Amino acid sequence: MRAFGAVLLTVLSHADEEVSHFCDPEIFPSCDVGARVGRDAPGLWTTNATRLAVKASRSSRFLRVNGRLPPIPHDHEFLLPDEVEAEDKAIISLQAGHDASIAISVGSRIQCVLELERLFEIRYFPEAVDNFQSNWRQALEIVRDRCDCDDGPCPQEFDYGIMVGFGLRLKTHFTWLPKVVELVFRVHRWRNVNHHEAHALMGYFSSPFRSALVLSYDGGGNDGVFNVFLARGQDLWRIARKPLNLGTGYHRLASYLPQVTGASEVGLVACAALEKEGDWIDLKYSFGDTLALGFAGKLMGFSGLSAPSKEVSPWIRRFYERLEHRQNEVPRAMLEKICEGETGAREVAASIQEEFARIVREVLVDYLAELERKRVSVEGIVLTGGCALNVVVNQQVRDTLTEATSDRPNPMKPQDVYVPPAPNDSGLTVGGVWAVSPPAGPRQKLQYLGFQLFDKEVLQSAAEERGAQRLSALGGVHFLAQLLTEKTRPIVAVVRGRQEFGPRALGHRSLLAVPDSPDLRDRMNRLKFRQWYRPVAPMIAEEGLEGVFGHKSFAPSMEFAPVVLEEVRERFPALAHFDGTARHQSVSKGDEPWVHALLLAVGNRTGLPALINTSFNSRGKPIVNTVAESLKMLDELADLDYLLIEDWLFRAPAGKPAISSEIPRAAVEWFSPR
Ligand SMILES: *[C@@H]1O[C@H](CO)[C@@H](O)[C@H](O)[C@H]1NC(C)=O
Ligand SMILES: *[C@@H]1O[C@H](CO)[C@@H](O)[C@H](O)[C@H]1NC(C)=O
Ligand SMILES: *[C@@H]1O[C@H](CO)[C@@H](O)[C@H](O)[C@H]1NC(C)=O
Ligand SMILES: CC(=O)N[C@H]1CO[C@H](CO)[C@@H](O)[C@@H]1O
Repeated sequence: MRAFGAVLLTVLSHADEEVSHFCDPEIFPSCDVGARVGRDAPGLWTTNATRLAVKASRSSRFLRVNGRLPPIPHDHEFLLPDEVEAEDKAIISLQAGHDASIAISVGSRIQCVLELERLFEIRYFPEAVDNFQSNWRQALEIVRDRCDCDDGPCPQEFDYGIMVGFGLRLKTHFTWLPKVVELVFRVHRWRNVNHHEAHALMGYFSSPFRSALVLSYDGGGNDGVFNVFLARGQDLWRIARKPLNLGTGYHRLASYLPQVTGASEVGLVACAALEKEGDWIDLKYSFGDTLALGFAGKLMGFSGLSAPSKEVSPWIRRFYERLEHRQNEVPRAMLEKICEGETGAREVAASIQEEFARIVREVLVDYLAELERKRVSVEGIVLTGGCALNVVVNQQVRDTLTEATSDRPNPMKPQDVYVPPAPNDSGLTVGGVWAVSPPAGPRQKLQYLGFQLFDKEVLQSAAEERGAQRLSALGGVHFLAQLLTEKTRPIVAVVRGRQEFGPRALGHRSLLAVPDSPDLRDRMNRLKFRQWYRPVAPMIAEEGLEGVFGHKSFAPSMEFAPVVLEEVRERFPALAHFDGTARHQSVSKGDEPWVHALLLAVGNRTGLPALINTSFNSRGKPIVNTVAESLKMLDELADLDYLLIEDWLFRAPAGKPAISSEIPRAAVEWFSPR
């Protein structure tokens, strides 16, 4: 233990140098780099800031500084020593920024997470002040009445109330939140947890690793934008904080690409600005923050269409590095390229993505080298924060900095990358819980911690009224597999069980189809009114992974984008993105037994246990969570043929507009896979 302490100190003193370099006390008054995570933040209204929440000094058992590390089970199951037991406390945790959520737990075991956007059907649930109190009160009552707890009734009284990220960027209306909570629940004491600490705790404690280098990065938090942590056993330390705002940088650059934003006026403004002089052009940002959040995913899809531009890339890199201080200055070289037209815009998109990835990799390489010098090994790399939704970067880190795809893994190197199912702000509340009560046992699976359909009471009568049939009576997954493989290749919406936690639909609120015809991707995208270049993603049973990728590429919440083997792409054209990769969900029996069985039944008929899925939502809406909205979509969406809700199979009404043959052909031909 002492040896490790000394090692850590040297790691930290290295970090201290970084602090003096980067940590500007004007920007980050709490300059706490090197501090153990989970300590009380300097909250403004947090009155009782006494206890250290994350237990110290229990990490010695997991030190393998010079020894071999045992293999890492991919299924997240391993045991921590008996004496490390989470306290049996009831905890409620809240996050009121965009992507607001509420989580409750008994000890470290999360019982449910309510993402407010799913309840109010407002994407990102922005920090609207309107009806703040009544919205939150309603959300809290839903948690009280509808959370599915492990052992029957859920706690109605909490030992801890956690507010995430309120330390320094307090908005006055947020100060009401504890009061609103106490109208619904009794809470004994309130604590405050820093934003990136919550991201890091959530990421690390849901990972299979016993030690890790953790990177949490996004567009902002009360404690910075880009933080690196070292995690061992039960402890995390923040070892660096850099003023590298990749989160804001990425969607800000995206905002100048009309192909991504759909707003051609902004493109015109950008081109007109070229009349100004200089390498850097002052250009005001033209989108609200909430709208801009949606650009990131679109840019990632769009960036796969071209190679980066050699002239523009160095400028993009400097843009990212300067952003914290020069908010509105955009490189001329980039604007010129964009104004050349479509081809230029694509190259710029590729450059934005490539430089983003390069910076992340360089930072990780630096810290891994530093740890190696200090002879501290880590089992894995954890990527979290909203930027960890960038699956292309996640995949590059997996391929280049870990042993995941190596035939003979070097035990001293990180074995793999882990990305939690809700790396963005909607996952913060889980990290908040784990600041008080870090999990000590096997890792909890987090994919399906959402809520049952909010109006499930009406399902039975709706089913009878519309003559729906019970799938179990028809033959269960085998019948569904038969339906999906019918010649017309229908699209089937599947709505079962608890909703997914996190941005990906993982078979509980999904649209499914067999990926063996090229027009399916177009039908899917049209059905969702999505841009044609956005990827559809396959779900693949564990048994099929090797056949598709050449190795077992696990990705239980679609967090990577590996390359699909050429011959598979030919047979199943809708399975891969234009760049030849797939953003897939791997499904093992332990992840979701019903979906796994369905995939195997489909595989029996098509030769590949895979379906393409897309999340069951319509334009601009969050993923559905009501019977009423699901049925409305079945009635209105031309390409949707069947809807399964729990065990009830609904057929699209007769007379609905037939499948239109109006596929964006130009797009298909123009961008067929290279
Ligand atoms: C914190 O809580 C303890 C026990 O509940 C109490 O004795 C103490 O006065 C509180 N401290 C503050 C600053 O409120
Ligand atoms: C964050 O994740 C939630 C799901 O957990 C998703 O609905 C939301 O759109 C995401 N927000 C951003 C800004 O990506
Ligand atoms: C595959 O099909 C055969 C014959 O139809 C059937 O006996 C078997 O149970 C099926 N296997 C799966 C996994 O569905
Ligand atoms: C089709 C597809 O895009 N796959 C999706 C499966 O579910 C989640 C929900 O959108 C998506 O993020 C994946 O993109």
